[in-house]
Amino acid sequence: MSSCLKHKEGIRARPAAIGQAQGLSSDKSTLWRNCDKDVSNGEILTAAFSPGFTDVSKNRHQTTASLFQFHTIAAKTKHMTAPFTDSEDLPTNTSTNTHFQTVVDRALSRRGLLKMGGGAAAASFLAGPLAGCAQWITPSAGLLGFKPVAASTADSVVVAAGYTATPFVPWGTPLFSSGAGASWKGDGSETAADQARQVGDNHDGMHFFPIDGHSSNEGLLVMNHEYTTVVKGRYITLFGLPSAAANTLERANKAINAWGCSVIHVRKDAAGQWAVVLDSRYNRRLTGATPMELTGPAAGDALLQTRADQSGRRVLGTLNNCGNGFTPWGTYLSCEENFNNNFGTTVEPGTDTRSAAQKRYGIQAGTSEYGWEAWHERFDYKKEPNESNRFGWIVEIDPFDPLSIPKKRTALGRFKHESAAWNLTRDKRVVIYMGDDQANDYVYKFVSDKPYVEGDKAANSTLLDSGKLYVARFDDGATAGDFMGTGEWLLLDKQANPVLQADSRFPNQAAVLVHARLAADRLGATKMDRPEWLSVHPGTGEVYGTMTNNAGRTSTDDANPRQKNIYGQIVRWREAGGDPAATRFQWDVFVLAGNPTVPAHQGTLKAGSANIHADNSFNSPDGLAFDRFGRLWIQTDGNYSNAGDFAGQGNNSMLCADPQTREIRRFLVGPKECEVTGIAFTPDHRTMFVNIQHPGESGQGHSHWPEGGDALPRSATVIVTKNDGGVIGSRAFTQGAARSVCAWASSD
Ligand SMILES: [Ca+2]
Ligand SMILES: [Ca+2]
Ligand SMILES: [Ca+2]
Ligand SMILES: [Ca+2]
Repeated sequence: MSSCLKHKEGIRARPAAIGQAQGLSSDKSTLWRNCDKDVSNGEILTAAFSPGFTDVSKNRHQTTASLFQFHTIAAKTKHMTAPFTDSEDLPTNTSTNTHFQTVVDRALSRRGLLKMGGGAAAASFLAGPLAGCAQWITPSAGLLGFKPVAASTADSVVVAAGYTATPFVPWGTPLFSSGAGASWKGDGSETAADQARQVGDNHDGMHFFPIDGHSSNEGLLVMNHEYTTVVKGRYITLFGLPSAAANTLERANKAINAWGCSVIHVRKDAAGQWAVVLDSRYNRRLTGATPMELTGPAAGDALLQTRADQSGRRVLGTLNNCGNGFTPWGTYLSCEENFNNNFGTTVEPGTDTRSAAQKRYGIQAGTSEYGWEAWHERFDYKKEPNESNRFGWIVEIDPFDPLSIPKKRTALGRFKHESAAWNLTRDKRVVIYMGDDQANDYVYKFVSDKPYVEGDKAANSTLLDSGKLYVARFDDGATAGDFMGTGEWLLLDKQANPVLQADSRFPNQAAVLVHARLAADRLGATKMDRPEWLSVHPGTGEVYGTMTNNAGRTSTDDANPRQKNIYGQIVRWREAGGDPAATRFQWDVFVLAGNPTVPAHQGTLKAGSANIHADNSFNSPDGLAFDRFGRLWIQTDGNYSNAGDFAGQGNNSMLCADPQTREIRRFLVGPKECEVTGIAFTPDHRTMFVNIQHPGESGQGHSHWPEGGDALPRSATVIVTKNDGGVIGSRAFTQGAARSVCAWASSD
């Protein structure tokens, strides 16, 4: 126990770094370093998993019409490359690697699943590196201090009893009191110039940066605006009603200006209500046309040069900003996801000239749904074949410098970035975990060459420009069918990896980074069920990741154990020796989402793991974030039909899990046809910001949230507060605040 006193010292010594609301990772290396003195690496590796997981019994064969149902019942219109599917659902990975088993169905049993939900198994995973150290918050008390809410199909936000959810900064909210965009007209008639000065559309990833590094009353709320909803080529709300195509330059430009990110200065007023600080020098829109810089090993390479930018270093705009991350030095990381949807061609549409790489990245032949290529040649992949190479990156934004030029960090690789979760190694190098959200794509991590130096803004500003990029292979481990195994991080380096050195498709490291998916294919990475958000446990350093669904999966492995996976799962892993820079890891499945109320699913994996029951069942986990107390917040972006395989699951929602007990409770439900995504906290965790994306996305008038009546539906943030003023999710007013991470040290 003595080493745990050092925990305490480490925590006490923790400076109030900027942007720490969501994590305490500047402490993590201290926690690990001290804990590791008590437990050898070998003990960590062998103690990590429960033997109960290995029990496998009778085979099971599922016959299901679920794929058909997914495509017909789900009113999924996002991106609309085909009716009722996400473009991310359509695999572009034609490599032959890494479906470990091509059996019809895996020998997985409901009995095994029941054990998977057991507290002993869970505790053994979580407790490994902490053995002999301070205890995590006691399991008997539990982390979840709220009463679960029922599923809902209402056109409103429903939140747990004792909480209030207040809509905030919806699409079109003015950021300035005069000039273009100073008012919201309510009918979508704003111009492109107006939109460039108003909050963008389809809110997604988000972070709260305290204005002075610690305030919970004032800060910069930075968020992504992933896209504008289009159904059959018509923007359903952007130009008001009726829906319309971007069939003028002005309309295309308005759409471009509704994408990107917002930096919004927010402050509590005298009455304690959050409000936008109009005209603040920090207020800023970054759009699909804002000048940005490509940095890192691929910057300047021929693959990134265009007619308009022969330097290969200057690009206009950021697009498809989906999940997010942030850094300990106070910057925001925005993740460019489905950029392929923005590229089309009006040239000889009958002749398909797409390269193998363009196909692998999902660029579709012919015109795009958004139609920008008709007005801006750079979005025409035949006229400007390299422009799409300048999207699909992680963009680093300094919200505190309104004049700063956002940086696209090529060292982190190009794919459909969904999120970016950081940790620090013992020697303070920065690790960024990332998902590539497409059916059968991969999980990646970046490890910087240089260490983070607290307070050295200049040094930290280039940390993400040099380092090692890895892609994950999830092996079944000693036993197949037990939802756990081992894994390896495969190095995506032209010089250091002989496989890539010998592959002439990659003449240099720039090619490896620009075409990271192809390089990862070559190395035999594991095809996952659409990796979305990842989050690092603030105490253990274990990484949890949502695999949202994969209705087209035909073969299975332990990490992706279901064919036609319509529900999704959360997978977690622990790096060998507790070192985030390790090249080996152990993993298990934390939860298999499912629906146990469907009679045909009972006794099968489609019922979900044992911690799924009638009152908390959900599908398609997507947004994911730990709060600083170790609660795992889960947001869904899935099928909201509330029928068939999805009966009883209602609208998309946000749930909360206790990582140790594995208990999951529903906390909040969104309005009709929305996705719940994006999560941020003030440092005191007494304000939670959550984003509601695309209410009424079918365009059939099913939602008028948040205003109600006949209003246009608008994506918006909701501010969640506890009516007694306490910590969000906590059991009592004082619990969370008093215990804080000091719970780590308080037991000794
Ligand atoms: Ca996604
Ligand atoms: Ca296994
Ligand atoms: Ca997402
Ligand atoms: Ca999603």
